Amino acid sequence: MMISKVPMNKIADKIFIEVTIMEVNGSGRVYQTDGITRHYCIIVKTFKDIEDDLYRFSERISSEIDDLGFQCEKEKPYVQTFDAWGNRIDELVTCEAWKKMHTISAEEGLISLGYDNPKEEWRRLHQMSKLYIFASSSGLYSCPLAMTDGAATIIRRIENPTSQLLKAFQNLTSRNPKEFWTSGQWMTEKKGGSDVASGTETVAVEQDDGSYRLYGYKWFSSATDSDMAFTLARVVDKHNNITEGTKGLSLFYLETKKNDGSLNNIQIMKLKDKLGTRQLPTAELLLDGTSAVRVSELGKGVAGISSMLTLTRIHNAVAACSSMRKLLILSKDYSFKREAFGNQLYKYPLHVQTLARLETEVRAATLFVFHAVLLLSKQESGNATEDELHLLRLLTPLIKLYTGKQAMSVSSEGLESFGGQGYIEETGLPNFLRDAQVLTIWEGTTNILSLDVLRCISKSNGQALISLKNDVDNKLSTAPSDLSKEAEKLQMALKSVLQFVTKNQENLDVLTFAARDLSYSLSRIYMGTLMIEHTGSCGMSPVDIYACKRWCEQQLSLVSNKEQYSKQSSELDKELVYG
Ligand code: UCC
Repeated sequence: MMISKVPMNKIADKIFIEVTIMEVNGSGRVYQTDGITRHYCIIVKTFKDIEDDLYRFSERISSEIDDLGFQCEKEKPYVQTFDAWGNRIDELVTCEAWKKMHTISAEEGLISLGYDNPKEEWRRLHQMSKLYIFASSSGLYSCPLAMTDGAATIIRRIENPTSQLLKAFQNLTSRNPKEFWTSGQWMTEKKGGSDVASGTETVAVEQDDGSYRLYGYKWFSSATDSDMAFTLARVVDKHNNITEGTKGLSLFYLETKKNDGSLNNIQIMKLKDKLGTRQLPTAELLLDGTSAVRVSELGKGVAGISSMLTLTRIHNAVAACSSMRKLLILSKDYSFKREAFGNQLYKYPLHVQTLARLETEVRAATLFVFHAVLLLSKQESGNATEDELHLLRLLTPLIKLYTGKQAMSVSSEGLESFGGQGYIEETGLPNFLRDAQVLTIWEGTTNILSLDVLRCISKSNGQALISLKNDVDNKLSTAPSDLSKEAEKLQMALKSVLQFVTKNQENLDVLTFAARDLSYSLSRIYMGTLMIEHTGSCGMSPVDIYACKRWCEQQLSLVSNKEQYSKQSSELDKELVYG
């Protein structure tokens, strides 16, 4: 049994700790159990050391880290372009709290936990549980950690890594704050971030020693204080030509500083002025002969960086759950404190109904995301079945796209539950909404990820969907009788989705047009399935059953009306938008 605590935000009178108890059964599923409160959270039983670690870390979050997160929001990073003597230095200045987050991340093993003991099946659950507790108090330090994790995974997958890469891996996974490195992921250029194949103009010129020099303009480097980065560039061949498109992109490793501490022929052109994530030093960078090493085969850059994308997308989803949960805890707390029309808010059924709807969303999201984390754990420890591998590939874009959207709507509704105070900066609440918006954008927008869902289905020749179906069948076969109608509704919805895909498998236009609806349908169906499985396995509490019923009340299959993806429908959309 594992207990984790989520700290309250500072707007409460005092930091309030909410305790949630979850456990993992023998097969590795994460279940909620009866606890002091019944709010959704994570994790993990049996391992006393993990339990103790989460308890202790929770205390540290409420006593130390939460304050630092606020400080990161208040003291934004800036660039000092010139020194007092007019020399160009491009020094990135971050606040003490941001630097402290670096130390804490190393000390707490927020990356290394994912890599220690490679055979340990629970290690990703342990790591992501800590990140779940940490993210919403981290002042967005969760962002560099996501990229750092992705970078470590890239290196770990390289066959015969050089000593330079091995050293980088040691730094990325170090628990020593002085040795711990973070990584950037520089994929976005001026032409845009989704269509990387046509947007990447950076070129790589091979040197006599086999290394490269990079020349280009990286338009969105999220956490520019990183020690290293992975980036994409086009190798210039001996005839001075480059190859356009995906086939021209290769993956490069670079260190941001030279041995003397100066930048590796990188100029910080400006820091971005953003809607949210203002804690992050996000910059535009000019690479002007940056020394780098190619780490993928020529032209295999996108495939090479995709393992990083998998990790950052999972981190994104964990951060979405973290943010939703924290805001909901605040809303609940406020409902006991705020009086209006003669009563505290929690005494009004309409108010509680609104919070109950949010609670249902957050529970479903948390189960969804941590199921993917469990599959990642299994994959990396070599214990995943073929079906589980397909499922992980499919769930990765789904959890990212669906929870990003949920985070936006839960943030908006959560702020509204505070009335006007939700709109006031001093409460710290507006950050939730500002910072949630990016979760739907970076690491692939909703539509781009929906296309990735199609890519996954087509590259696996449909096997990814079959694996999902097998899993749904398996999980729903033990649905409790109280939920038989819901189980049937989920099965019917899945059947209609699969029929739709099968019928249109040769018709890429239709599938592409339907990609978002298809992704939402698969997400809702799988989330409902996880909720039923969860309910059946943890004592069938009436509250869990109720949450499940609420979830299944919504439209589960959005692709049942195939007419909406016809050519005529597309023309009408055009007319509606531009006519
Ligand atoms: O924004 C950024 C940093 C922000 C900070 C991150 C913090 C996150 C968490 C914070 C928590 C608080 S960096 C920018 C992120 N950019 C993106 O995510 C790019 C979005 N665009 C896409 O994902 C597109 O789908 C592309 C770029 C992958 C599409 O490119 P192509 O060229 O059209 O792709 P192809 O041709 O379909 O695929 C090329 C290869 C294929 O493999 P091979 O060559 O073996 O056939 C694909 O199967 O790449 C493989 N591939 C993948 N493999 C493509 N996507 C994937 C995938 N998702 N998984 C596995």
